[in-house]
Amino acid sequence: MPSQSALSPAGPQAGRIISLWWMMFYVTGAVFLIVMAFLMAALVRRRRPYGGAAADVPDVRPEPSGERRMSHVVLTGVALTVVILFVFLVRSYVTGRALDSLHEQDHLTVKVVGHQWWWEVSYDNATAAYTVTTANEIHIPVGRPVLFKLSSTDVIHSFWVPNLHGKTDLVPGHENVTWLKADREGVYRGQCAEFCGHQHAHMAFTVVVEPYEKFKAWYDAQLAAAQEPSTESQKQGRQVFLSSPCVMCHTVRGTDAGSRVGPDLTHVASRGTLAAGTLENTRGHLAGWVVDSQQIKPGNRMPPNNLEPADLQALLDYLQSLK
Ligand code: HEC
Ligand SMILES: [Cu+2]
Repeated sequence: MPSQSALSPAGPQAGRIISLWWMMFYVTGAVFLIVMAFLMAALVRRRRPYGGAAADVPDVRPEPSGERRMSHVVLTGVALTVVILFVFLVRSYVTGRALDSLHEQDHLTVKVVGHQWWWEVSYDNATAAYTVTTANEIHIPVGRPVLFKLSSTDVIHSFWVPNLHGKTDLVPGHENVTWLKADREGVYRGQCAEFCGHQHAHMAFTVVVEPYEKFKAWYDAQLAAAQEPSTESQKQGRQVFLSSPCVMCHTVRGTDAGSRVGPDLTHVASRGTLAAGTLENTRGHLAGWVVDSQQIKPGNRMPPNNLEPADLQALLDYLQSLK
């Protein structure tokens, strides 16, 4: 189960955010308790009885000495509030600066494009042939800064991996950048954090933080063209794929399918989930998704596919071979 919690930071950015958050939590929590204690004290203290004739109404004006004491209390309260807010201000400014300080030379650049309702992910490389394109699953090496370039093709989305950093919006026609670094290996769940339509809640992704060698092996595998079918059924499945509407929306590198309306499927079988974290990547889920994804994620941009059972099984064999 991937972790998705801002309370369990796995990198310096998230670590700074959470320490700021805890400080604010303790200070404001203490202020709240103190205010409540004063309120309670005021409620249970000597109460003068109401009612009776007008002449019996007690004179509630404070005596001069009491009034002086009261203004001291109020002044102290105001001064304390100002000091606390000022400390918060300084501390959050320092945190903001620190969050922005990861501009190291030796970094990885990952482009993320938000779509309703999935994430297109590509790894920048000076040589175009070394650019990897995938979807919904981002691998990064542990301990290395990563620059994320974020944009969107449709509406505003927000990129959020609570264990690693705060949120950054993906805005159509504008590139936002954010840096992050993970110090702890693991699998972290990210989630779109800006309401972006019907299936916003099903717009998740996975960040896999692994040692450099493992990352490199993953990267090289993703770089390769799709695996050639090795069984008759897989061959038939590829035929089904290439003669179905699939090719109008999907890419499988090494075949004629080169559209980018939906996720790149060249290595779809290597991913842990389908449809932006909605389903575990199993044969049954894959079948359900391909036949009628609208049942699973109503309103998503992939139409249902009416396939003969034999064709469907062959197609599944093929898709599952795309490691
Ligand atoms: C009109 C465009 C379109 C067509 C046609 C189409 N798809 Fe899709 N497909 C999409 C979109 C868009 C998504 C992403 C949906 C989401 O997660 O919201 C998707 C997602 C998928 C996924 C999940 C990928 C992942 O990593 O999450 C698979 C697998 C898939 N499609 C297979 C197929 C197959 C097989 C066909 C043909 C039988 C097909 N698609 C036809 C647009 C299309
Ligand atoms: Cu979104």
